[in-house]
Amino acid sequence: MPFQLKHEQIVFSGIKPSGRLNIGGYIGSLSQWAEMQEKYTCLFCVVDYHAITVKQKPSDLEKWTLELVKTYLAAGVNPKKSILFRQSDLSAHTELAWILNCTAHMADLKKMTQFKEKSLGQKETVSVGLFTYPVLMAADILLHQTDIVPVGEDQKQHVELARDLAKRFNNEYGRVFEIPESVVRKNGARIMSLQDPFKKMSKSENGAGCIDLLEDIEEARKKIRRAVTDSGNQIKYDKKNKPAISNLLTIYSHLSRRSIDEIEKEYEGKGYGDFKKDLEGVVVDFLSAFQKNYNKISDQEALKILEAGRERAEEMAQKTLVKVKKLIGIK
Ligand code: AQP
Repeated sequence: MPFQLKHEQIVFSGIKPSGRLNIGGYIGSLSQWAEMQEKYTCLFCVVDYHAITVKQKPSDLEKWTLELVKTYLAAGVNPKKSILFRQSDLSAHTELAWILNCTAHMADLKKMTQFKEKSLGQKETVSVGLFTYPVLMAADILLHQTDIVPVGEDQKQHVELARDLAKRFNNEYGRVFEIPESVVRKNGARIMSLQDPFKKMSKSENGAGCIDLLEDIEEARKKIRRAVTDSGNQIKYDKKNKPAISNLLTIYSHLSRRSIDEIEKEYEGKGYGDFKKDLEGVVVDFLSAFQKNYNKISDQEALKILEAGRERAEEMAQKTLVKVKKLIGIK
């Protein structure tokens, strides 16, 4: 039976299975998804072709994929309301990426900050895939006629590229793509490392600065205790002068669902010790509840959900791809 669109506007978002998702990715992106599925037709994707832009152990890829599906579900994604699927299950993504590679300019991709950061030190051996991956991301988004893309700050530039490519293609060949908008949190779009408030908390650097969603609870406590702070002892949000405390306040606020103002007031006259002790409790409560949900889901369930999602996502993807190919003169 064809999948009926319940809501007019379409949301697409994806995370790559390159390791365990941490509280940064959760706060910046995943935490918005459950709410969005009440208002929009949502497609949530495990973008495995993005993961291989840097070397991955083949045996890990399936493991991280299933973990990520279970992570989406534990964060409230409901497969009865949203389409949850794996990118590589739909060849239309890579097919459209190739076509858009021929629309994108070298100059578009040379501007991409994430490529510059991730290729640092690799010189000529950096993969071409890492360079062109924003085009694959544009294909992911445009294939499904997406209106809204919830992402963290680091992905905003890539959504801008998707917009530019959609406009360029529409102008050249005829209107086929919707022009997507990114939705980036005002606060929490870039959670920083607990060890270095100038460095993003990342899956691939999952040491003392990073708490992943399936982190051992005692380990998580230790990481909060050892988190760096700034000089002084006031609990005040001030990104410029107090980057470490501002980061911890942001984490506290999102995981406890309380405003930063309210938290600052609570800690007036108190020091970093009190604040970090309570933050430890906030993080532990959040992780425990999250992991309880996660542990209820089996790998078999996750696989079944991916299979059902593939069928539903395929319809929309093929519709767009057929139109695109016709426009460029390929049957
Ligand atoms: N530290 C963060 N703060 C806020 N948002 C973040 N995101 C990632 N890290 C943070 C957002 O979460 C989604 C994750 O997508 P991804 O894993 O496909 O992309 P990424 O940004 O490349 O993630 P990592 O953790 O940095 O992965 P590695 O180390 O493997 O490259 C995106 O919306 C992202 O913006």
